[in-house]
Amino acid sequence: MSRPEQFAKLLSGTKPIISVGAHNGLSAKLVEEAGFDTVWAGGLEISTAMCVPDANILSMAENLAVVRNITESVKIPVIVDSDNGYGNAINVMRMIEQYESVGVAGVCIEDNVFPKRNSFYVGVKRELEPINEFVGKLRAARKAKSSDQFAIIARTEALIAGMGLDEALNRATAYSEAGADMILVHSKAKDASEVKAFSEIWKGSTPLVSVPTTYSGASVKDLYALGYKMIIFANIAIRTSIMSMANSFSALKSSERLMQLEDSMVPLGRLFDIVGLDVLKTNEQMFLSTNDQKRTAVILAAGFDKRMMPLVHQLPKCMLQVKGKPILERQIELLKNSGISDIVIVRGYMGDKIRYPNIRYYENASFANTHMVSSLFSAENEMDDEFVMIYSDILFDQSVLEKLLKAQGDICVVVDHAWRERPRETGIPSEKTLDLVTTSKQFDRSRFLDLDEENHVLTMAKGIDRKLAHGEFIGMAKFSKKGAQVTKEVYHEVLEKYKDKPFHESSSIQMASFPDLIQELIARGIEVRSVDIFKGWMEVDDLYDYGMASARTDSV
Ligand code: SPV
Ligand code: MG
Repeated sequence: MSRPEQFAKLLSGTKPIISVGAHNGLSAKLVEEAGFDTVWAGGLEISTAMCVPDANILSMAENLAVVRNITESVKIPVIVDSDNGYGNAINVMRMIEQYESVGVAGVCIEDNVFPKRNSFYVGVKRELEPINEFVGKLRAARKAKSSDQFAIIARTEALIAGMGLDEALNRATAYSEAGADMILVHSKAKDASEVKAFSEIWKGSTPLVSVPTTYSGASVKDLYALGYKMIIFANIAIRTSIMSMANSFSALKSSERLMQLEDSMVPLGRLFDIVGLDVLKTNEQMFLSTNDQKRTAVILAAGFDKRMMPLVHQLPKCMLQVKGKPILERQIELLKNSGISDIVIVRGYMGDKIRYPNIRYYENASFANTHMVSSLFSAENEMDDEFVMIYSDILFDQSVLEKLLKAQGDICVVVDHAWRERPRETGIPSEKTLDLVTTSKQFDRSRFLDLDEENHVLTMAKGIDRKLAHGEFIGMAKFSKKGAQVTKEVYHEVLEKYKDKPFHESSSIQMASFPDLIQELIARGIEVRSVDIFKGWMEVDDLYDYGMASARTDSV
């Protein structure tokens, strides 16, 4: 729907239309974000933002540039305050063409002579156009517009100029007969008495507009009850901004330390969101040439875990919220932060609940009778180049992922050497099965600073004696192009052979867990590197873990 059409729909609806003033793309976007119906591109706001009086000082072209920025920044209808149309009827015609061409929904034209003075300036020259002159402008505006729905709002300043209700009524009647779509009756009274008096004598069918700047006690409800269809809260963005800026600058002047302002500023991330940094990043990846190889992440999210009942009654485990955000969404964010936007998710249990955009999905339909290796190979199409594999039920620090991405080696798995200390107070419940690892080098607390040394996995299995294990596999691995190739070959070799017989610790290849596959690779003499970490992650395996994660994500 075009914006004139959207506005026409609001106009024919049964609710008041609320418009809020803005002076640039940013303020308009915040008006939209707050949920208002339309943006008012007000002359007083825009002039003040440019530091000039609201007195036809800015040219039409200058206003147009701002309005274009506003229409580009929002999707809701924009109503433009064109003052008096910047001249006579001939100027009005070009003005209408220009504003219509940048996508505004309608314009307001007032009966002040050119050059105008803002309605609230006192002690300035104030003069209105003769009625017939202004009617000519409205007719010219109607002739110039190309869309039927494009709204022409006629505004009379009769009450502002002290000419009385009768004059206001005469003018409104003539403007309505000339084809105005709405009549704005401007008033600078301290309360709504003037606009009330006007609406009581207004017998026309053309809807009315009010701008409760001086009669700020009047609510939308009050004004709508009086017969005003649109209520414009003009100048709000600029007035609140001036106060906020001035207060902040004065606080900074006295403290000369930015920290003093932290509570009165939005975080930088808010700025990034407003301008759509995400889109820029995606476009960079899609359209800029880069020497970095493309990396894919395959997230395994097919499984159903009965230990998590009843929480996973209607959701896959990875969609459980930890501190207000699903685990999976946290993973996607971390991947994107590390430059991986090519993300693949293998869905299974309650797969339709996982619906993030710009992701390729694979389904492991037999998730109930298979395990991790089958899920991974559901996405075999994605294993032609380097890729990262992640279990969907782990929370981890960015640094863990970064370390894995930097690691050398064709097959790398992340191993936590602080596993015995997790969780610190209680130790790991003895009945919990862990993917334990022995490695060629061992790191204890005193040696965790040496974690960058090259290290190899010797064994990975649930059945390793806890006393002999060195670390725990956290559910993250990386395969180079070559590593992926070798792994695929091995998998296809064992697929037939272990269809109905035990494969390492599992009853068959279908039921194989990731450590089984790693064991097979190692048994064939293929090198598996250990990417060693010391904490910085947490798994959500059961309700106990989930409680820990919800309570302690800040201390993993
Ligand atoms: C504007 O916002 O520029 C207006 C409304 O025309 S007012 O300033 O309240 O007159
Ligand atoms: Mg104005």
